[in-house]
Amino acid sequence: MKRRTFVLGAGAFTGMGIVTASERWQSKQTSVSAIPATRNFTVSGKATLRQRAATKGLLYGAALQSKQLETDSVFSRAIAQECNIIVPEFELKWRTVRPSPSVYHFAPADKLLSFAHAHNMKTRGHTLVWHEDLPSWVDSALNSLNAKQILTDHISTVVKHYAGKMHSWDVVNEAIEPKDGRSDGLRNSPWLTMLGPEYIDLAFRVAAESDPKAVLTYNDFGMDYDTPFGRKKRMLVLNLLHQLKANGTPIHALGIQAHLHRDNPNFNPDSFSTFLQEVADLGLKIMITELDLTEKKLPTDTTLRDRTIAAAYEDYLTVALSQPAVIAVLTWGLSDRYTWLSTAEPRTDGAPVRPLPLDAQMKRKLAWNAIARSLDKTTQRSMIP
Ligand code: 9MR
Repeated sequence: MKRRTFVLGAGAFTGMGIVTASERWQSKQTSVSAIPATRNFTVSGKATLRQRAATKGLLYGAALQSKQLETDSVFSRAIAQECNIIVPEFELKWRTVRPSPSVYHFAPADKLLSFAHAHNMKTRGHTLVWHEDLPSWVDSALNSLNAKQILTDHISTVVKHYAGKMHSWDVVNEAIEPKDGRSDGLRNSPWLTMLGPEYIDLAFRVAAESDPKAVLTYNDFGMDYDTPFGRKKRMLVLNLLHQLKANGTPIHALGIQAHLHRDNPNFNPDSFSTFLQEVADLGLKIMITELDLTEKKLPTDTTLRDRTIAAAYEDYLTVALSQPAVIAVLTWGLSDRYTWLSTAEPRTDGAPVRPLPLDAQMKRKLAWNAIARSLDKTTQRSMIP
């Protein structure tokens, strides 16, 4: 069988810490090449992803928008069939849920929760503290005297509104940014500027008081690859988690967004697995919260592209799901009909992006098979979390 190679800026691998894992990986390094046609993506049986996940005591789900449920019955049916957990893509972000200081706008997210309830699905809340998607009033009104009250009111009002109904909350999102140059790795966000590093502990405590049953999660990106950035990010996130645990902060899980890049050759199963174990050793659960893949540099040919994306998913999820602390996998969207990547990371050849399990016509693709196979391979968890 002919192997086509599309080497994708492999670049030099510069060692930076975490030496043992890197050394083990060096011996496994291969160029990013076409997935051999002999690689098997077959799936047994007809079960949906939600059924396969449930059989293993796991959750599978996707992000979606309430207007998609209102306008697209084919998509809604696919969500109900394939997911046992959903997450609003933007309806619970500040700009939408709190358009002015004293107005909370819950209707769009409420619709998603009613849909989830009607179809016996769980729901995640995303997100209570983030530096992005803040309404403009926050910029003008926030100061170091009122920030604590504004943040506390927000978290307590939103979390109480959904108390008992949310499986989990992304309490703090993307608080680590190595490029901002602080030794603790914290991002220079408005919350840090106004409240100092304690804003993170505060957010978790208010969330825990407001809904003692929700799984409270720290969610972030950039922890997937053995690049200098990825290693730094893992280290800084682990430091933060260590600190929060030592401090008695009520944090229960790490959300790994998993926005993958197939053109990045630095996925190292060993070091990723070590990282997951280090998180699990802190007594935390882990969720893969926003899985998808930037395919900018992959070939135009859809057969080849779909195989490549599927291989990246299966390689990644096989490692993730072999860690017993991993309780859920969510993709950031279910169908290629709706994905942020079509505008945020469009292909240079103009071809539509195809990162998600279902194509734009709601047909299962190899990415679906990859997720199904990873769920089928993994060990049984004791119960749905
Ligand atoms: O997919 C989301 C897009 O529709 C929104 O415009 C954007 C800003 O709110 O956020 C996107 O979702 C992001 C998520 O909330 C946090 N991790 C990165 C996701 C992709 O940018």
